[in-house]
Amino acid sequence: MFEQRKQPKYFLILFLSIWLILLLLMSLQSNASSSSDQQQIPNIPDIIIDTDCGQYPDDVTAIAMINSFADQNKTRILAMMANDRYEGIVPVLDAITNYFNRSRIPIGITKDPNAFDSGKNLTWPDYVRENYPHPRFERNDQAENAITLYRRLLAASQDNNVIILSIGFFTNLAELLDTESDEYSPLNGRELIRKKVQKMIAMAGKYPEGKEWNIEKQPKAARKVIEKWPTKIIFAGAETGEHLLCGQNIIQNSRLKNSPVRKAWLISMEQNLTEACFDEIAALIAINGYEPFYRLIYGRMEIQPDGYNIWHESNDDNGNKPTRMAYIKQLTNDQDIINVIDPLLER
Ligand SMILES: *[C@@H]1O[C@H](CO)[C@@H](O)[C@H](O)[C@H]1NC(C)=O
Ligand SMILES: *[C@@H]1O[C@H](CO)[C@@H](O)[C@H](O)[C@H]1NC(C)=O
Ligand SMILES: *[C@@H]1O[C@H](CO)[C@@H](O)[C@H](O)[C@H]1NC(C)=O
Ligand SMILES: *[C@@H]1O[C@H](CO)[C@@H](O)[C@H](O)[C@H]1NC(C)=O
Ligand SMILES: [Ca+2]
Repeated sequence: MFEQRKQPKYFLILFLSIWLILLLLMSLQSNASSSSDQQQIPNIPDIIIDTDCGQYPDDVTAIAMINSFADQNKTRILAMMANDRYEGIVPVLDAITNYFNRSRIPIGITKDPNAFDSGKNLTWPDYVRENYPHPRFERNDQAENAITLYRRLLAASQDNNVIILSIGFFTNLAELLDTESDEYSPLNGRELIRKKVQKMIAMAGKYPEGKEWNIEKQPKAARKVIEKWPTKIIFAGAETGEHLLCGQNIIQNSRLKNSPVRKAWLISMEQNLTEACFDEIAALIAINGYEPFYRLIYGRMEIQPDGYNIWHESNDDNGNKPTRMAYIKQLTNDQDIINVIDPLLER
């Protein structure tokens, strides 16, 4: 200090240099934080699609919708998971992701020998597998176990940022709930889901009660999920989709003549399977939310051994959320919903 006071020139130079270094550091820091902000903004949710790709063509159209949302930067597709043992489901998912130019999305499949098998002769899936390139997978057994893939991806995800879109059986999700800590995470399955998964949107059940395929064919898995799932679940029931005539536009659209989505739709049309939209509704609300077309009916679900499901409503009049689970109830007319879904299918 004493010396510096004696030599004011040096003091000034020192002072200025410190200032310059500080300014430089500050600008570096603000650059760093602005570029990391850019990576996080928009802070979009990640989505995992858990699908059965069964007889109905609605899985492929729901997947098309999620690809449209991803193109709009509303979500990032983390993975595709097969919950059906249908021999060919992995090549089909490979063909679809390849068609959408998203061939880096990992594909997992259930390794549970008791998983549902949609059968040998599935019209549109067989057609897509035989007529579209599926460069990564020839057979199901070449794909990773969905459960391991879930754990690895969830462990690496941002907290509370993953949406699960369940458009098939709950086979994988039930098994994931029961997993123990492993090399990817010290958390067990349920804790890992609680930390990472914001919500699940599931096409499953019939409301207020009834029988629906995805629950009926794997009731034990469904029951495990409704008993143990630690975050929010919104169910889109069969009754919301069985009258909804979406997708008529993809049949007319000649620009899509090479699209496996359109092809699946045309093939299924011959079997009268397109007079409904199920998985598409779940895909819509997974990203766009349920408003303004639906409202939520909170409560809890009972699943009988034969897969019949009964909803026990516990909605209160003040708009409170008495449970973590709800099903959607349609408020508007069908056409309003179709007008939003249809453009998202044109892929
Ligand atoms: C989505 O994000 C990418 C990369 O930031 C950008 O190039 C593209 O224009 C965005 N698309 C839309 C529809 O906003
Ligand atoms: C995939 O990429 C190719 C080449 O850029 C492009 O022509 C095609 O339209 C893309 N496919 C889809 C479904 O976006
Ligand atoms: C599948 O189709 C082939 C040819 O039409 C037929 O021979 C076979 O029995 C069918 N398999 C099943 C399980 O339906
Ligand atoms: C589809 O529906 C039409 C009209 O109801 C009927 O004539 C036809 O037999 C049905 N096709 C199949 C494969 O069920
Ligand atoms: Ca499905």
